[in-house]
Amino acid sequence: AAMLGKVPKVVVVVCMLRGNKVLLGQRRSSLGDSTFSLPGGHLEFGESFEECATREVKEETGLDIEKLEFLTVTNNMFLDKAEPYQYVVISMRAALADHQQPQNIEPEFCDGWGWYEWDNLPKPLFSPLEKAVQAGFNPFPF
Ligand code: 8DG
Ligand code: MG
Ligand code: MG
Repeated sequence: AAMLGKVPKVVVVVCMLRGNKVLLGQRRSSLGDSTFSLPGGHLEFGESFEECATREVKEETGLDIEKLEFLTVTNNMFLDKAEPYQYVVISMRAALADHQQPQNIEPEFCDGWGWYEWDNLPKPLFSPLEKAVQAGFNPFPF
């Protein structure tokens, strides 16, 4: 009965790639506070995945992106919470449209953005991202 009226939500997250590095931000949120996660957010009605990715990255980091590609979809559940959530997460990758630095546009939700080597990711990662990495997820094309 605790799940009554609950519906899964659709989220798009973006692996921004620069060389061998990926862009991560430290969350300020009741879900995964202070862990490192990808930019992204909820799909709005009428949006394509590409439009959502472009909008969320711009809103959260100020970055303009290009070469957007679909990577994978995961079913991320947080059921053992007072308020349970389920997110169907579309993971994309993208590159910077030109030379730009990320800005922390939503400081109430993020402590800041940084570039991290895939082989030396910061800890702790946001739990669903940690799980994906452990399962072999790798956003790089090479
Ligand atoms: P919005 O209001 O801008 O649409 O959403 P947001 O405020 O940017 O939400 P978010 O927390 O960034 O993303 C929504 C949910 O997506 C988040 O609470 C849990 C889920 N999610 C994952 N993995 C990841 C990830 O790597 N990054 C982000 N940002 N969210 C993720 O399951
Ligand atoms: Mg977000
Ligand atoms: Mg957002």
